[in-house]
Formats: sequence, C-alpha cells, structure tokens
Amino acid sequence: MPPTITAFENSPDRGRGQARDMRVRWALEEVGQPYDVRLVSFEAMKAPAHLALHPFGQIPTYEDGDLALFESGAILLHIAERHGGLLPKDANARSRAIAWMFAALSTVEPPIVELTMAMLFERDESWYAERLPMLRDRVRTRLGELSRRLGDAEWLDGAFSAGDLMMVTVLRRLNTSGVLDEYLEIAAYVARGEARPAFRRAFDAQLAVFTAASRS
Ligand code: GTB
Repeated sequence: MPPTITAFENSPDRGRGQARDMRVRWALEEVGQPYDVRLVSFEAMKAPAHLALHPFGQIPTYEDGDLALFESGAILLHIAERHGGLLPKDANARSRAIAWMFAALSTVEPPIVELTMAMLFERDESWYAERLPMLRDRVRTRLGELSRRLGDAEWLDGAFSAGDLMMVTVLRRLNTSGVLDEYLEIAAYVARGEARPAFRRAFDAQLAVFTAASRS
C-alpha cells in the first residue's frame, strides 16, 4: 500500500500549489514514491477522525502502515530519510541539508506568512498601509541574507536537497507579492526548483484537484 497524504478538497489558493501538501507531493515525486491523496473539507479537518491524525486539524498528514505523521517538516524529513535522493550521504552535509530545512521553516517562513496573511486578510484595516512596509522589510532582510549566502550557486549547499525543496516552497508563497522580483538570484533559484520534473508532476496533481472541484 502506498502512503496516503491529505490535501484540501477545495484549496483557497485555486490550484497555485501554495498549500503545504505541495511540498510533501514534491518530495514523494522526487524520490519516486507513489502515493494516494485523501481530500478533506474544512469541516472534515476539524472532525474527530482527522483530529486523531492532526491535533491542530490541518493538512497535510501522512499515513504509511502504522505510522501517522503531521507537520510538513516532519513528513518531509521522514520521506528524505527513508529514500535516497533528498539528503546527502556524507553525515555533515546531511546535517547541513536538515539545517536548511529548519531555516526555511523557522527563520524564512514566518515573516513571509506574516506578510502574505496581511495582504490577504488585513487590506481593509485602517493600519494596513502603515504596517505593510514593515512586513515587507522583514521579508527583504531574510531575502537579502539568503541571496548573499546563495551567491551564484545553483542550490544552497551542493546538490539539490530536502533543504532546497523546503526553501523553494516557502519562497513561492511570495509569488504574488512583488518582493521576489527585487532579488533576481532568489527568483532564479525558485524558478530552478519549479523547473524540476518532480515539481511539475506534483504541481499538476494538485492543480487537477482544483480543476475537478471547479467543474463539479
Ligand atoms: N506547520 C504546519 C505544517 O507545516 O504542516 C502548518 C499546516 C497548515 O498551515 N495547514 C493549512 C491548513 O490546514 C493549509 S496550508 N489550514 C486549515 C486550518 O488551519 O484550519 C496553508 C495555506 C493555505 C492556503 C494558502 N493559500 O490559499 O494561498 C496558502 C497556505
């Protein structure tokens, strides 16, 4: 039996691959592991059956035999550790790739989520115009630092790894913000990730869910 992941039945991003099942799909595609997807509604996410899998009632989850996982970072690390191709064999390089996964999730993603949430939900607030420049600057700080580290390298630390996969999915959230255009090396890095055949397969699979939902 292939592993089963959960994803939105009706993703608010309209198939743009912004929900966090995208990074799990991409990882599974990179390692060549077939998988099943169980689509869940917002209502089902908060029902006992799903809460037993995910204490916060969110997607994605991952089930494989008697293992059930939540948190996209933990799921990605599990996939990368069980299969070849996403973590280097050298022990130190492997630890550095994992450090990049953590950096993506705990240092780069928070200011990006703050900015994009504000742009989505706070536009009509009286303080929005005052708050926006600060949120954009916090993101710029991280992008500047990341850009200096990346330099003209293809990936963050040698060959493509789970660290790059996580970082690219985190940075993609800026796609409609305009901020990414200020950092050409970072924009090119994201484009390199998106050009990988495994990314395309994962993207098309999640887009097909949206397309089918909008037809019904
Ligand atoms: N830390 C967790 C992880 O990494 O797995 C966060 C999981 C999470 O935020 N899941 C979201 C969820 O289930 C979906 S991905 N939300 C429902 C809820 O909390 O009730 C977040 C997301 C949703 C939509 C867009 N979008 O429309 O652009 C982008 C990201």
